[in-house]
Amino acid sequence: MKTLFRAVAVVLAWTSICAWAGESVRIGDPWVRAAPPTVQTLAGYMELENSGSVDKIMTQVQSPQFAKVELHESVQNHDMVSMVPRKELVIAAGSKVSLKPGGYHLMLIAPKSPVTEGSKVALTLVFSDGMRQDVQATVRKSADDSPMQGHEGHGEHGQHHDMH
Ligand SMILES: [Cu+2]
Repeated sequence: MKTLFRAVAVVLAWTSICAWAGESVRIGDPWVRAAPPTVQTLAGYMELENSGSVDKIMTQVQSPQFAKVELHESVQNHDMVSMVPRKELVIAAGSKVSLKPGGYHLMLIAPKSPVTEGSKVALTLVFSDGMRQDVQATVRKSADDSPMQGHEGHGEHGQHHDMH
């Protein structure tokens, strides 16, 4: 009797862990673009996959290593690429959203200490339902080792931010 009870308890614990995992957003390849120490705004990228059945809305990103983190979208307007701050990022149920160069990205503003290549940046993603997800992003030069970087778009970011 006692063993049966324990088996039931184990099964219950297991299913609740699975249910919780199903609710979370899977983060793929979080990275921050390495920049010279004089650069005060760094860009962060990652993939967010929502395998659950409910839409997830990311409303805030925090990092103890920066004064501020914003969500931006690079928008092409004729020949000009400008960045538009966004209040939230919707990851629809069963879909995947990529933060990548030329599109949505995190803007990490005013590092509290130098962010060196190869180090990690701690990020906490905050969602509208109260879920918080910790992410460790790797600081590196580019999305991959190929030279196919296309439109950087971020060259003008410094300027853009200085105007504010
Ligand atoms: Cu930006």
